[in-house]
Amino acid sequence: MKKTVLITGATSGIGKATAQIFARNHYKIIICGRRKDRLAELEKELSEYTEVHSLSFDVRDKNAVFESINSLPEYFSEIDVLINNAGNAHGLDPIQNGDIDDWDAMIDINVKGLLYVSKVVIPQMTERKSGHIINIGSTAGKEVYPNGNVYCGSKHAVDAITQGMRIDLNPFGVKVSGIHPGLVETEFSEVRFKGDTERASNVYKGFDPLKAEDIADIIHFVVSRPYHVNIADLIVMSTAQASSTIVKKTL
Ligand code: NDP
Ligand code: 8X3
Repeated sequence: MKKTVLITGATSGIGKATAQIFARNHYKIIICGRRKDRLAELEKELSEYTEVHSLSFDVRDKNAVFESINSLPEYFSEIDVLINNAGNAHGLDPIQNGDIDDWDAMIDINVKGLLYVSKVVIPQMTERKSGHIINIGSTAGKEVYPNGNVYCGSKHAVDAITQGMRIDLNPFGVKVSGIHPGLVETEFSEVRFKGDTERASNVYKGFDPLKAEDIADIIHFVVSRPYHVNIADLIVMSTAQASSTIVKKTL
């Protein structure tokens, strides 16, 4: 029987590449994001491989999260794999200059949004005594870098919540894995720098960064291990990167 995977933040970057690899491996796919045009386009593309259902909601909107996931058609309603991927950075400023709206966005999306989605999905996993939750953290959740303050804080929270989930869901046989990428070239920096594409592309210049597909491939590997194997925690960086601040550039 086909398994069902729900992926948040599937309209771009890591989430989109993850939806593509799971579709090619014949999972039933639930793709989520705010941008309906992108969801429609991706649904059409993935439908060549498998059954796809789109849900458009803002993870900050608790009611929308609950209503959307609770009203899934029966065919998609049993979620085997939850990939909490939606998230982003907003700004890169020293704490004394930080923008409160940016702080709210990062805490509300990266931390509270992940919790809201998990809160809807976890009860069916504990009831069935099966399931796998993948939380996308970051190297920023393992290490703090200059001006990263609140983004790093939000990803440290994801790391702590992931560990807590693993402990609490252990009696139910539900697997929980944290995957922590380093620099991946996606729309991440465009969002962080509020549409400044030149500043965003400079982040990935002079070295070979990770691609969204590299992380998607790893997520699929983690999910496709036998039941008794849980890859609990993974840090993945490009070969050029040694830490959040050390990147070997050739330029
Ligand atoms: P992208 O900006 O390319 O994708 C972010 C995704 O999150 C989009 O699909 C976006 O969809 C969704 N999203 C953002 N805000 C919301 C919201 N309020 N409600 C619902 N969905 C939302 O970035 P990445 O693919 O790089 O990021 C994916 C995850 O990976 C994030 O959690 C990020 O922190 C993490 N990460 C990224 C790294 C990188 O270097 N790129 C490294 C380490 C971790 P939409 O706008 O349509 O809602
Ligand atoms: C994204 C990686 O180093 O830009 O989480 O914060 S970094």
